[in-house]
Amino acid sequence: MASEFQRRKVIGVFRTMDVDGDGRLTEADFQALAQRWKAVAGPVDPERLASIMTGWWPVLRSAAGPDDVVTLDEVLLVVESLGDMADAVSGTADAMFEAIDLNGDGLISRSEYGALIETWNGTPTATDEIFPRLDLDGDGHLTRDEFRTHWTEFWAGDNPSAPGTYVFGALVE
Ligand SMILES: [Ca+2]
Ligand SMILES: [Ca+2]
Ligand SMILES: [Ca+2]
Repeated sequence: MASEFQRRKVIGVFRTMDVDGDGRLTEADFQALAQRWKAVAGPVDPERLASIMTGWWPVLRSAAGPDDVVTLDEVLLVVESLGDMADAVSGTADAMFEAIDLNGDGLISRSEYGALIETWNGTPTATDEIFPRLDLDGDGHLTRDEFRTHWTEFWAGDNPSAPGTYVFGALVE
């Protein structure tokens, strides 16, 4: 079972992914997300990130039952199994990292991170308080390893005090 804390983390992301706001995820939501990302991808091939994001749809749909519509509870079923899908999770983290690294210097700056969260959320989001928590060594940038750690913790972890809890911004109340 996913924990109550994991549910709290995922509920905000679920709302973000539910682009048409009908309370369920469908392939159309994923197509809309992929378009949003394509518009801002950094120096990487924009199709790469879009295809990785779209690639999660069959994984989610496999939990959906026959209706091809994914509810929050069904997303949580997938979250429970992510511990066994470490390669797919870290591969997604790397694709995200490359898309966020707009100037291609191999690091995510505070402003690049802000742009990521706004793109992900589709709306302006405050990130000034969150970034320092994610920047574990305090050098002003996120490395690929820092980002991968946080991303994996968010999706597969269950530790309320881990900085990765905030990788998409503050949790919704
Ligand atoms: Ca939807
Ligand atoms: Ca950069
Ligand atoms: Ca750092």
